[in-house]
Amino acid sequence: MHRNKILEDIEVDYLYHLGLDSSMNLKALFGNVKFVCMGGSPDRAYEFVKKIQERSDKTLIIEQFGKTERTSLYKIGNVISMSHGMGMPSILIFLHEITKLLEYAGCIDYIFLRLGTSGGIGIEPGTLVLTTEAVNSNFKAVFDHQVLDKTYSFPTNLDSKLIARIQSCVKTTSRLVLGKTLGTDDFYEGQGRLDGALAPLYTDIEKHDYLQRAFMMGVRNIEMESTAFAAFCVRADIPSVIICVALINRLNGDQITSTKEEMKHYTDNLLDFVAGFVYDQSDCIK
Ligand code: R2B
Ligand code: URA
Repeated sequence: MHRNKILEDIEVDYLYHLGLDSSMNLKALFGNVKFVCMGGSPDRAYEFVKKIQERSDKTLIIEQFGKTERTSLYKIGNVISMSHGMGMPSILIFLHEITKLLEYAGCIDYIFLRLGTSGGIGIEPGTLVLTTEAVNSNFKAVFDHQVLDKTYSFPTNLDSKLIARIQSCVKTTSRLVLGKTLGTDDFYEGQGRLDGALAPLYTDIEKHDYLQRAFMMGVRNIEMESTAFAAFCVRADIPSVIICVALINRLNGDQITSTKEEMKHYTDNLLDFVAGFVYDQSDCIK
């Protein structure tokens, strides 16, 4: 555990991007939280709490907290559902602030789940990927974090017990595979796309060679937050998992051409699966 002792000396800690602060009665508002579910989009954060609410036959109420400029943060029962924006700098801000919030609220034994979209490698669109390891662009299970003038390589291991618990929920209807997730700093060049605005730095053959090597290394999807998310959770000693839906098979192309209906079907598959898991695990949610 590498929590920050300096916080004890700050009279009021302003969780600037959440629009909440430590002078509020965070214990009363958030003291029961056991699950923090985060994904890139504010709409998905809301759809997720709706799905939990449907499971409770509408007995649970949805509350929204904080300001909505940078994130949407909802609470239902003992579950927080919030958006984290796109990319590692954005998710890191919210990881710091939500972890401090839970600390001030006196929460214990909580877990973090990232529910994301991703580009699949060698899998059909709509498939869910449960991440075994978050890897960087060299396929190493580390997050290289630039701090002042030093680069730190933090491990990105995810919680194997939690992965097994989630795996045990898989029903025949859910298409879920286990695999490594490649975390990148860019949607275009960083993920080997040839359809960015700038002249590509690689050929089609080099792109396919890279994606094939990723597949051979056990990578099943690519997104933009996994390594930072996993490394933060390891450092903070918070059990965490990443489940993403693939929107495309990158071995077949770069452009995401799914219709609105197909996209909804894919993300519903993800949200239903995780809502089912969270609802089943959570005693006090009911
Ligand atoms: C998946 O989708 C977003 C890019 O479209 C990014 O946040 C990610 O990780
Ligand atoms: N998100 C990504 O980061 N990449 C994709 O290809 C799709 C969604």
